[in-house]
Amino acid sequence: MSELLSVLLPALTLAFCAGAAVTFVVGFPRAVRQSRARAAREAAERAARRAPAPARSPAPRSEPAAAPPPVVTAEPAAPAAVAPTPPPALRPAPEPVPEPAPAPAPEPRRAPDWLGGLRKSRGALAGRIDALLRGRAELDAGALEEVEAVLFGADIGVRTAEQLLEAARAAGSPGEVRPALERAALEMLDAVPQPAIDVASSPHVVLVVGVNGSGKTTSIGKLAARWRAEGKAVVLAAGDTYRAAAIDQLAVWAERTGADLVRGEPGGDPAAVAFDAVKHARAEGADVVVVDTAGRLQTDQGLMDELAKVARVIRKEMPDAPHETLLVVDGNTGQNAIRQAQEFSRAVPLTGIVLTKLDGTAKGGVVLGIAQEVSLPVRYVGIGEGVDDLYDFVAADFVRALFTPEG
Ligand SMILES: Nc1nc2c(ncn2[C@@H]2O[C@H](COP(=O)(O)OP(=O)(O)O)[C@@H](O)[C@H]2O)c(=O)[nH]1
Ligand SMILES: [Mg+2]
Repeated sequence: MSELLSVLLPALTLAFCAGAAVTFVVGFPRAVRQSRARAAREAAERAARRAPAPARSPAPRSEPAAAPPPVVTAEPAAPAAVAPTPPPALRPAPEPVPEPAPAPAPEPRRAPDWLGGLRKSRGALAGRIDALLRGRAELDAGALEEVEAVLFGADIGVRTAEQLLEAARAAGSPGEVRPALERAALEMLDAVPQPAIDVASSPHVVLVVGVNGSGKTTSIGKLAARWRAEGKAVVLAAGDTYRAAAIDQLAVWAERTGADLVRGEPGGDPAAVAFDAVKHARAEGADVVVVDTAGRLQTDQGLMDELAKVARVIRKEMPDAPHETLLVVDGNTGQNAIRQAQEFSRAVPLTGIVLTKLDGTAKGGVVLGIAQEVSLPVRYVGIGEGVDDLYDFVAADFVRALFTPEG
């Protein structure tokens, strides 16, 4: 009996241990998954509790002063919550993407022609100046007064108009006025530092801000398409968390361009989404992260503070980011664009402007005002709603178009 026991006991012990080990190996990952899912859910709930307000209330959404930024507390549990439906763009590349050529200075993508609206601008500026000077033999006080009226009526900002007027005064003859204006305008644009866009920092983080409807999300989609075509891995962050439709709009662009999408819950904290997007991009070795944000009026201090927080929280994950903060301005805005640039730069240091809807406006001249008054380079211009309708801003092309009368 005791012999039998001495044989059976070790065997039973062995069998039991083996069984336990199998359970552990099989069960452990599931336990991890479950705890992650639970953590993610809890994070989402925490986020929802943190930002229950349906967004656009005029009251500033307060950031608890003493507590560490909530993103950090949310972060360890967040990954699963943040990217529930990332298109599998980064890992299994959807199509073989060509290696980006290490071109030192890529050729700018020039607008084929400064279409539509800029033609109207020509009507407003070059055409009118031409018309009033035509047939005049001398550049007398009367002629200059008329030039002055045109310049000040061109919605380009007072300082800009004054400076152009100076250039016109200095022109020797009526025929010299337009070339003089063109030179002065180009000087204004050239005076703005235009550091090369360095998409080399990995990832290159681009924060996109602006008022409602200026074209932020559309421009982000166009940029994503461009960078994807260059073979770059792109992550889009749906930081406009106020409306579900805004998240979906960016999701469509992500799908269309083969970019990864990092999104949160509607009503969630945009800073958390931005943080997770940068984290995700670093983990995946993505090249570019573009962070969309909700439109906001530059006069809404609460929302401007929120923007500052987004930038601050991005820096927690990547201290030198955002590498680029682009203000998207509707070209129809005219001089108010200058105010927007001034006010937004108080919240987040801007590095450049995207000027949209130049296909439909006569107010493109405000580019000069922006250069003069805020010293910000225009990086890109939108001249249509299509995916290809985003171009690099080339100052010489722009100025030539602005001051060359049609015909
Ligand atoms: N004509 C034209 N429409 C544009 C351009 N850029 C954006 N839009 C349109 O402007 C509207 C608002 O754009 P959206 O990207 O949603 O603006 P957001 O609120 O700043 O994100 C949409 O109907 C866009 O199609 C452009 O360069 N030209
Ligand atoms: Mg948008």
